[in-house]
Amino acid sequence: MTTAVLSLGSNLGDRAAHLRAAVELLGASVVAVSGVYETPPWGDAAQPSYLNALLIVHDGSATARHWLERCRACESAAGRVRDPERRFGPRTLDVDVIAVRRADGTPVISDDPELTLPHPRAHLRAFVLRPWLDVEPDAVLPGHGPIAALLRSPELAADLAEVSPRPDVSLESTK
Ligand code: PH2
Ligand code: MG
Ligand code: MG
Repeated sequence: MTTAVLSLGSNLGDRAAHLRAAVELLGASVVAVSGVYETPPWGDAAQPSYLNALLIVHDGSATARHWLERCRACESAAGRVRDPERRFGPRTLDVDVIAVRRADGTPVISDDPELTLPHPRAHLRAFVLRPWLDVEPDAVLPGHGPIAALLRSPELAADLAEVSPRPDVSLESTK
């Protein structure tokens, strides 16, 4: 039994619809949905701004690898096309596994290059940590400490100031 922290991002097409489609596809596994934030593109500035959000998902039998496969299925359903020349380029939908916890709360640690856990850059990304704070204010990023403390660090202050809540965009199903 595992719980996973998944970061959602979209900056092409109907961004909110892409994020909502991921929530829908993950279905009953979704236990918490953060607010949605408008964030400037990190890493490759020549692209539109992102909508970012974060989900807590839970499944009785999923391994970390299963979560990666489910994330990729969400990306494919959004018609994501990968540009090998542009690692941090625009995308209809990006779903990243940030961290995975076992039933007893212990974190899964992995240096598999395809699925490094926790995510190797999560501690540097206000667009991941800020939505995470919405749903798990006491969360700890293994190896880096409480996310609330990371968000107060001077290194993240400038990026955090640009993470803007979008209360007008909801990911909860309208069905
Ligand atoms: N994802 C990237 C590259 N840059 N910038 C923002 N603001 N949000 C993202 O989710 C994001 C990004 C690659 O995954
Ligand atoms: Mg990403
Ligand atoms: Mg990704």
